[in-house]
Amino acid sequence: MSIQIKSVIVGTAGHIDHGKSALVEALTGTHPDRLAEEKRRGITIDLGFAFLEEDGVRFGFVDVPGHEHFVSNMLAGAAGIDLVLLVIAADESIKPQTREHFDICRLLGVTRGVVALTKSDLVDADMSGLVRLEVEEYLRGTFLERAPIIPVSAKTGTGLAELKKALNAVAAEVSGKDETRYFRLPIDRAFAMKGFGTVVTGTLISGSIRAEDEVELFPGGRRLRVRGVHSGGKAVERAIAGQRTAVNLAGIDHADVSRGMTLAAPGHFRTTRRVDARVTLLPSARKLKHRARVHFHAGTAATIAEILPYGGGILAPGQSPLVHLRLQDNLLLLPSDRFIVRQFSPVTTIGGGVILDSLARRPTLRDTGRAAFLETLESGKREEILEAMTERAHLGLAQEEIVARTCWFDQEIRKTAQSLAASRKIKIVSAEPLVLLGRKAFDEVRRKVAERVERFHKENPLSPGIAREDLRASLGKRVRAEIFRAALEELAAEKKLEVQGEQVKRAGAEITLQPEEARAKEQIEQAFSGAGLAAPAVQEVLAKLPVEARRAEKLLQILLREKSLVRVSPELIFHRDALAHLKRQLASHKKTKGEHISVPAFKELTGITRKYAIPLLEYLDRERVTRRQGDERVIL
Ligand SMILES: Nc1nc2c(ncn2[C@@H]2O[C@H](COP(=O)(O)OP(=O)(O)OP(=O)(O)O)[C@@H](O)[C@H]2O)c(=O)[nH]1
Ligand SMILES: [Mg+2]
Repeated sequence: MSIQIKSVIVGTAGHIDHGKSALVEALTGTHPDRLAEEKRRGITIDLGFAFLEEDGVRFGFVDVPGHEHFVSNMLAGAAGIDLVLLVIAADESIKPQTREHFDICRLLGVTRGVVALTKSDLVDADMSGLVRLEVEEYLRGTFLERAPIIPVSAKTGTGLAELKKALNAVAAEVSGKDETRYFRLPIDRAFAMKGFGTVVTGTLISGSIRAEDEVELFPGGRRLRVRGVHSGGKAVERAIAGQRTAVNLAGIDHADVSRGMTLAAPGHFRTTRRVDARVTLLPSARKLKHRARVHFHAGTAATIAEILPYGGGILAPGQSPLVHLRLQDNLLLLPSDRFIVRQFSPVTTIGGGVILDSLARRPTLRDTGRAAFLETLESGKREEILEAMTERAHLGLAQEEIVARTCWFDQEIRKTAQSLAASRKIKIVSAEPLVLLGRKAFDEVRRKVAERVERFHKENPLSPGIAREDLRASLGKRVRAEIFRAALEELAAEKKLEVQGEQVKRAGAEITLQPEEARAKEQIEQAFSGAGLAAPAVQEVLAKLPVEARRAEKLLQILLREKSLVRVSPELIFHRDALAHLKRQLASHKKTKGEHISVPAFKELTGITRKYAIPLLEYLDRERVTRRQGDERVIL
């Protein structure tokens, strides 16, 4: 077993030609420039990578171009860095891209770094001291205020040992990325490698990855198999968050993968074109009008976005308002992701921010609670966030939706939901799959259900209760099945409603008959009991009643439900007593004349016509009083 080596990603930053790449080479032995054009022009165009192991720390260097035309490449590299190596040439001091790169680091939330005063072999001590003062002045009040400033020379080697020591000291303070969370790798390169096929590289910002894992490629959602994983220039069993990582993918052509795409754990996330965020506009920026278009960079991806500040109006320099961003392309963005915005034209970095709601809705005037909601997402505890999220999901919030919006694990979601439900802040309308509803919305559904049942009783006094499906339908399509079921269950548990099979009634609801209804009901029953097996035609009985047809029908239903009357066939109804008598007759027939009885014998025994005898026998068969055997019946 090997001791886990700490992995730290160092990003260079600084003006063109200030010696970033030369310094990376001096530190690691690898010149990060790879492209022929870079070698020919002597400048860095795209990202370069190199590694250094020093005192138990594995440094992955991401070397960026200083040229102002290639800031978008720089942004793709800067996205995953743990600490910045700010490179300032001692003979030139602070220049425009020194400022821009440093602004970008600040806006991306980089919190640590080291300053290298390069080309120190080209200046004397006075000049060196002067530049140091300028740099100190520039960094005052920033995250690099107390960072070491080390004069170095890639040419003579001066200061390199001290710089390595400083990098180690800062690396020790880096808390690092969380390898226990969902896997996510923003892709910065994709290429074909002979004998391997498609390889993508990036800084692993979360989770871990190993061969044979399944991953999802965003945007597009293709599921792919990982053939192998490289890190730090060699094959590894597993790469973890914080490492430069190369992933060999099966089942995809390298031309179908490019910088800006993301590999992530499969089945959890969705790309987005609308996000809500907190954005900071640099003091040096021009103000932005409502719906201004900007270049948007997050992770290794870039697109164009429209910015709509909440509260309307313009976005002023130096401010940090809540905004809605409408993206031109679908990107995989998650809460807490940082991004950079650049002016549309001329292109300069003007601000940056952090994603709060990665699956935001289109802003509407009606949605007045959005700002408060975003503030909760920004600084609330997990319970507060889930409560606020649930409250805003009027149709219910499902587990998969919560994962996609929070990156929380299932267990974390369940635990949080249970604790919120215990304090009656939300309702768990279904445990498997987990579906949540805000307590207010749920109480509203409950109120409606109870009200509908109440109204049903009022409008249908002769009915015992409303059919479950009718009740559900009366609530409209927006109430999903789980919510309806949970409302019924809760109302039943509180003894407010009674659910009997497919019927729902107010607890203890009894049918109360008007005097004329009671009389009519008795009349029906008498008509049947008096007739014995010579049962009367139903419609004739009902027609003679003192109540109108609809109520008469209900009264008949009540008698059937009470089982005073029994429906033997669609047309035939008998009184309970008549059937009981018949069963006794059959029993005595069996005793005296044996268990067989023919249809004619049955007709004789009961004194009824064939028209009644056949349905009655079939009824008795169903009731397992008799069993058909050829033309005869066996009495059971
Ligand atoms: N004398 C001297 N020359 C240096 C030193 N470091 C770099 N140089 C030279 O400065 C030039 C630019 O160096 P690079 O390392 O390419 O500069 P860079 O910051 O990477 O430039 P971009 O990537 O294009 O932004 C090269 O010709 C280097 O040889 C140094 O410490 N001393
Ligand atoms: Mg360079």
